[in-house]
Amino acid sequence: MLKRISMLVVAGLAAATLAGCGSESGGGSEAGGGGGDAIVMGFSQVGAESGWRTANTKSVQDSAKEAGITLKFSDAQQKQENQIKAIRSYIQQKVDVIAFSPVVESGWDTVLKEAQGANIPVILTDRAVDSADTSLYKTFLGSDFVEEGKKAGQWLVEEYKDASDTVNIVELQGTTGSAPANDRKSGFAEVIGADPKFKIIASQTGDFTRAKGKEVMEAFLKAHPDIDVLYAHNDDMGLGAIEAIEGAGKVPGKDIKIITVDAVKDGMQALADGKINYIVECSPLLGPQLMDLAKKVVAGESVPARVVTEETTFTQEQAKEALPSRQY
Ligand code: GZL
Repeated sequence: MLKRISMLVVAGLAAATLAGCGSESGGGSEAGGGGGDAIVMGFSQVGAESGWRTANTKSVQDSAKEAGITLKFSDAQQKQENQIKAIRSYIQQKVDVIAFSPVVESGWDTVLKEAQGANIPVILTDRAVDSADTSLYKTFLGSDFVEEGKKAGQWLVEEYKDASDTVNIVELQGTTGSAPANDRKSGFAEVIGADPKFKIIASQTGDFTRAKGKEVMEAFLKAHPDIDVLYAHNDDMGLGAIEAIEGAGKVPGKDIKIITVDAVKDGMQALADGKINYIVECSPLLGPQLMDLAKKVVAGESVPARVVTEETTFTQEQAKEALPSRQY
């Protein structure tokens, strides 16, 4: 009898092990051949709101496969409650590590404390949280958005250094409450604030999407006949705004100068075509570094509290040169 029970237990364990392998999207046992010992990562993505996000998702999924990490992936459709649900689900599933891009900065302490209580390490990627307790996550891998805003402002200051008249600026902000929207706004304002000729006459969220960017720019154009510059927190809102500007019979890049952030392919094409004047790069290719950090964190190795991604800027001429080799 005992022998029969023990055989059943062994069979049950074997079945459980097999079921746990490669049952997820992305990398892991089927790709990495890691079998049951493959690291399992739960990843909560913001959504699919922009070309940047699409490239970021691809980078995470491809890198997980490359690294032999089994990826559980969820798209929150830009809703914080969906991200919190996904993180709770990963805690229930006892994943080895949780990574996510927080759609907004605030409101994460409770769920991050639950992950900490379950001894599951968390990695922030792309966007930051404003939790005072930095022990709630192991590291934050992503861009310096304040610096990106400053770079945009510095180009504008240089572009208008000989102008004495007022420069009327409209601003399309990213998702309300998100780190990139907050920081790109503050970095830009800090630089242009040094010269009173620069005036932000309107500033509103376009939620990082092309459609909303077009809608808000149409409203800006109706309310303000004297717009000189558009500062859009990402290429997609800038591309939507270009449609609105052309619809109003004005020439983007000439009648209204445009600065955006990201440098995704469609944005770089508009830059090369002269419809955008300057783009500050924000790299979405965070996957390889994320997987390296995950392996270290799961192995109990120490990792830097902050990993800042390398990125540059592009003028119209530089875009023409760079376009053929752009990965995204
Ligand atoms: C920035 C990222 C932003 C991009 C947008 O790291 O969070 O979100 O700039 C994207 O294109 O929607």
